[in-house]
Formats: sequence, C-alpha cells, structure tokens
Amino acid sequence: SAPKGPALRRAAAEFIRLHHGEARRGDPAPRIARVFAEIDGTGTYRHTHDELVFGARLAWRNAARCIGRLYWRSLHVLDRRELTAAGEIAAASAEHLRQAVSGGRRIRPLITVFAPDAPGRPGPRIWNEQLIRYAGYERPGGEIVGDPRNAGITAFAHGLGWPGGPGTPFDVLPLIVQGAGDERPRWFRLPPDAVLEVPIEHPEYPWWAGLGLRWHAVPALACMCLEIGGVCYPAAPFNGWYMGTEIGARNLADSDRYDLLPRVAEGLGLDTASDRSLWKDRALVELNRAVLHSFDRAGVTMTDHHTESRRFLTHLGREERKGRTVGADWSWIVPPLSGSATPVFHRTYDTVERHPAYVHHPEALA
Ligand code: HEM
Ligand code: NRG
Repeated sequence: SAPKGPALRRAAAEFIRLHHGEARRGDPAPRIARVFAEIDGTGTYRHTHDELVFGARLAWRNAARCIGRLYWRSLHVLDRRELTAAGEIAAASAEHLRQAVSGGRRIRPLITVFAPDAPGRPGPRIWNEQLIRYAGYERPGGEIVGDPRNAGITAFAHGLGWPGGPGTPFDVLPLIVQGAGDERPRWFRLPPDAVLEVPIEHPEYPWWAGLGLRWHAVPALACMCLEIGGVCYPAAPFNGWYMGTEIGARNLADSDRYDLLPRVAEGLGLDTASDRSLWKDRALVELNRAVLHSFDRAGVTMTDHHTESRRFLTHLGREERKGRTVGADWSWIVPPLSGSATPVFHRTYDTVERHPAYVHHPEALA
C-alpha cells in the first residue's frame, strides 16, 4: 500500500531532489516545502506535468527486467490524471493503442497515466495483464482453447457478463476496468481499430500459414502500478515494441502457453521420438524466424534478441559514464533463445532496486 505520513514525505523529498538534480532545476528546497505543506493539508500531493514525465521515464530506466532501456528518454507520456471512471479509462486505453501505432505501423514507446491513489480513495485499476490479451476458454474436459495464461481473467470476464468471443484461439479479451474509489469492475470491448495484429507466416514454408497463427503488434502492460515519489498510479498502461523471442520463444512455444513446438516439428518432418534430435531447438529457431519475418513483412516495429542485447550493453556503458549503476536481473535480461550467443549472457549485473518504479500489484489476477 502507498506510504503515508513520514514515509511519504521521505519518498517525495527524495524524488524532488532527484528531479531537480538530473533536470537541472536548481534548488529543490522551495518545491519540497510546498510538497510538504500539501501533504500536511491533503495527505498526498500532485506532481507537476514535468515531474510526471520525468518519473515515468525514470521508472523505465529503473526496470531491472527490461532489456529495452536504451530508449528510456524517448517515452511519450499522455497525462490523463483527470480520468477516474471505468468507461473513460476504457476509451482512453483504446486511444492509447491507436496512438502507440499512430500513422501506420511504427510503434512508439508510450504511457497513459490515469488518476493516482488518494487517501481513502484508491485510483482506478485495469485488471487485464495487458491491454491486448487473447482469451483462454476452458472446455469441459479441462482443455483450453486460446492462451492458457489468460484462463483466469477470461473466466472473470464471463462472470461479469461478457458473452465471450467467437471461440478462436486468438479472441481479444475485453478490458476489465474498475473506476476510482473501488467501484465494481466492468467489462468493455476493445474497438477492432485499436487492435493491430500480425499473421505469422514463414519465409520458406507455405504450409506454415495453415497453422493459423497471429499475434498482436503492441505489448501494453496494464497490470503494474507506476510509483513516483511515494505516489501510486495504479492504472498507467505503457508499451514499447516486442522483441521477437517474447512471442516466438515464449508465448507461442511454452508448453503451458500455445505449446506449438510439437506441431511445428511435425511440419518440419523432425524426429520427435528422441530429445537428442534437438527437434525442440530446431522448431524454436523456425518459429522465431517466422515471427521476425512476419512483423518485418507487415512493417510493424520489432527487435531481435541479438540487436537488443548489444543495445542493452550500449545502455549500460552510457549510464556508467554518467556515474549511474544500472540494476538488472540476469534471469530476465538474458533472452530465452540462444542466450549464450548474446553478449548479455556473459556477465553479471548489479541488482539494486530504485525508485521511481513500475511495480506489480500484489493481488493481480494474472
Ligand atoms: C520487461 C523489452 C519498452 C518496462 C521487458 C522484457 C523485454 C522487454 C524483452 C522481458 C519480458 C518478459 O520476459 O516477459 C522491451 C523493448 C521495449 C521495451 C524491446 C521497446 C521500446 C518498455 C517500456 C517500459 C518498459 C516503454 C515502461 C515505460 C518494462 C518492465 C518490464 C519489462 C517494467 C518487466 C515486466 C514484468 O515484470 O512483467 N521489456 N521493453 N519496457 N519492460 Fe521493457
Ligand atoms: N513478454 C510479454 C510482454 C512483456 C513486456 N515486453 C515488452 N514491453 N516488450 C509478452 O506479451 O510477450 N514493452 O513495453 O515493450
């Protein structure tokens, strides 16, 4: 839960000092005094637009699990702190997705910040893990159609009255939004024009298209709280672009997700009787080639794990030259495919945790 009293004052002062220092805003003392007076009067304080933008960017820079941090300064911030009602948040989330790919298929890093938690009045919440997620329908035998990771939120949506989609493995889930002040969660269909998707084809195998695979273009995490100077923004969906392995080596490949390695191996005519034929490894490579090829063909921004690993080390070098250490979590930074063929594998990282930060809600569904 959000810090109060002395802890809030401490966190606020630390953030204001950081902002004034890095953004060369001069003496922080007058601003800190005003913030303290506001905390004494209201139990919280309001960030300036500048502070909000700086805080959201710093929270990205501090994200220890993120390999894409070289671009942290380029985060675009949509300040929608005035929005508190579920319907408004659903509409602005759809608008976020449109703006993330504005003018076509080039993705830009973007965050929309909704109302913060206030004393006695929690801010709004988006219950989906991401703005775009595919339903996982549990069939009577226990089999799941779609993404098993989202079976929980799919059932939750049904419970709220969502009638379900057409029943394909790639039905887009509705947004589940709770307005500020602990209103009951409600469901909202995402308008189709807000959901750009890419059909997954293979550069060489025509049979591949018959697998009927697709994925959404924009990864927009919606289930994390943006924490700046002791203030929590519980609904602050953000996006960058995908790294191919997230889809090709995890979402479509994990045995508890779409579990496609056996079907791909069959198409490739591999010997699946023995682990030592390395059929899983070979299927993984082709699946990842298909993902990169398809996003390229569609003109949708996507990075690959070799390029991004190099860029991450560039980022580390830059930050170190500025006298800042970069906290990083090896187990999240090293790509899930060909780890040792990327330079991020062959070293260790500082594990410091810093604020501002994106933090997982403790009681998230997913
Ligand atoms: C995690 C890449 C932009 C914040 C990750 C992961 C990757 C990644 C590969 C690991 C995901 C996983 O294994 O499931 C990228 C790329 C970006 C980008 C290529 C392109 C610009 C952003 C932006 C933000 C951000 C704009 C926030 C403003 C995070 C956070 C996590 C993360 C907080 C950890 C998520 C969790 O705990 O589940 N990123 N990212 N990233 N990224 Fe980035
Ligand atoms: N692995 C998840 C997405 C996690 C965040 N990845 C990013 N974030 N690229 C998945 O959907 O596969 N981002 O903000 O760009």
